Formats: sequence, C-alpha cells, structure tokens
Amino acid sequence: MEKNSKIYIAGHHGMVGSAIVRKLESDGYTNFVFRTSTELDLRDQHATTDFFATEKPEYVFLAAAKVGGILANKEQKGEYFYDNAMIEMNVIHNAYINGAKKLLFLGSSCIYPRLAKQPIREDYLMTGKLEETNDAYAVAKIAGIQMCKSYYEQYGFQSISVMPCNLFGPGDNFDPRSSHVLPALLRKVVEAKERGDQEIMMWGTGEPKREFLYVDDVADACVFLMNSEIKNDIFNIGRGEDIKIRDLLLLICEVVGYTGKIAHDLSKPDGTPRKLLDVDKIHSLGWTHKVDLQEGIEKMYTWYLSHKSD
Ligand code: GFB
Repeated sequence: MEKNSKIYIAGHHGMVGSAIVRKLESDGYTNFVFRTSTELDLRDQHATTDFFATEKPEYVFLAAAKVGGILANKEQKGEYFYDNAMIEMNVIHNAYINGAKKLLFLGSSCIYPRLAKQPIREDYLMTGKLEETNDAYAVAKIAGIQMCKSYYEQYGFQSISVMPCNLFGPGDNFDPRSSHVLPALLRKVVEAKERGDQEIMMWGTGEPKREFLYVDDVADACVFLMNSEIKNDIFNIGRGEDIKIRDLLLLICEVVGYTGKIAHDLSKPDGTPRKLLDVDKIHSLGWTHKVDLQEGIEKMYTWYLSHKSD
C-alpha cells in the first residue's frame, strides 16, 4: 500500500476494524473510506454494489462481521450464518469487480475441526467435524476463505485470509450474554469487587483452554500481510500459547485485585476443549505478537474503567 492508497475498512467501528484504523493512521496512511452499518448495510447486495462502483477502493480490510461469544453463536445460528455469508459474498465480489488490488479477510480459529490436532496448522481446515456451538458461524467464514481462494484461482484477485485466536481489547463487547469470555469475566470481576460479592460465577467447568491475543497485535499482523508480496494464502494469528479458562479468571482477579471464590454455572456450554493455533507460518515471515496476556488484560482493564459507563 502507498501512504495515499484508497483503503476501505469494512467494520471500522468494531473492535478489530477500529484497531486496523489506529494502526494505519499511526503508520501514516491518509486516504480512508468508511461507512457505518447504518449508512451502508453490507448484507444488501444493491447497496454494496453501488458503494464499490462509486468509491472503488484500492485495498479492502474486511473486518465487518456478526461476532459474539459461545452463547450468542449457539442461540443465533441463523443470523450468524446469514449476516456473515452475505457480507462476505457482497464485499469480496464487489472488491474484485471494481478492481481492488488486494483484500484482507478476517476469519476465526473456530473454522478448524473441534478435535483438531494441537497446535492447529492452516492445512487442518476441513479435515474433521466442527464444534457444534459455532458451526453456523464457522461455515460462513469457511465460505469466505473458499471464495477468496476461488477468486484468486479463477480471476487472479489477490487476497489473504487470517484466522485469529480469541481477540480482546478496546471496543470489545461486555454484554453478559453475547460477549466473549475475556470481556465477560473482566466485567464480572470488576462488578463483584465493586459490590463486595463473596463469589463470582463463571460458565462451564473452566477446563477448556483458549488462546488470547490483544487486538492491536492482530491489526499489526493484518497490515503486515496486506503489505507483503503474498498474493493469496491463509494465516493463523495468535500468541502460540493458551490458558485454561479457570486460570484466565484467576489472572483477571489478580489484575483487578479481587479475592472472592469461584462458582460454576454448569448449564452453560464448555465448547471446544482446546484450539491452540500453530503460528509458525506467520512467524516465518518475520511477524510476531508484541503484547503478552497479562499486559493486554491490564490495558483492557484500564480502558474498561474509563468506558464502562458510556
Ligand atoms: O470466548 P467464548 O465465549 O467462546 O469462550 P469460544 C467460551 C468459553 O469460556 C467456554 C467459558 O468454555 C465457556 O464455558 N466461559 C466461562 C465463559 N465464563 C464465561 C462467560 O461469562 N462468558 C463466556 N462467553 N464464556 C467463540 C466462538 O468460541 O470464539 C466464536 O463461538 C468465535 O465463533 C470466538 O470463534 C473466537 O472461544 O468457545
């Protein structure tokens, strides 16, 4: 990308999209195209076609998506499938039709088989059954990856698909039912401390392991890959290290300074037992994460304290 290249960030108000904008701005890029979801519904084929025909962005970061934690994925499968599939089909197709030079597509580590060998390499895609709580979301994301690959093979349209582990950071969703585990637990711990509760309730057994990455690191990786010579490929993005959910909660308690007991709501799902990403492929290009887990949680805690009443 040149510093004045026209860059469209789809989903620039979301946690990942806004981190990509921060990264691009700090690197000196100046020529952005933004549309809020109210201004442009990317599920609408005609509206998206008109937008691309008018703006003709040179580079596209596709960070617009319907996302959420384990319960939202399980309870709203229709929406997770339709919204994500429509956004991907409309954006990738119109980026190609209108001559974009390259597109970066954000997927998720849940595209891999539920019981994949650990750590999970990119070529394990479609080698086994998906985790049931998020199969609709995963299939929609797999469709996006396949579309990127097919448009490169047939038309030479350049794109990179990235599969990040569980992300967290400023702008995250803290809603107790629809959020991912890290923001959910951070909010629970902060509120339990404020109220002086003796106990905090976590979902499930706390035994599953997850890998967490601070969102500014994924934005850094996305810009790095967009600027690489790679014309079409898929990359895992993570820290190459995971943690039990129970230990994550203990770490959050330590950062916040909460010492109550832990209780378990076993009516809530555990989900996949483990999904540690193999990040050798992106490391071999020279990229690695910068923010470790504790530092990320500390940054997130500071951000949450100043935004929780927004
Ligand atoms: O981030 P999360 O909601 O989703 O984490 P996934 C779920 C894990 O954390 C489960 C436990 O083992 C839950 O039982 N957990 C404990 C909690 N307490 C809580 C809580 O208060 N809230 C939440 N949300 N979980 C998502 C996929 O899977 O990961 C998405 O559903 C996406 O599609 C995303 O891929 C990255 O990691 O299980």
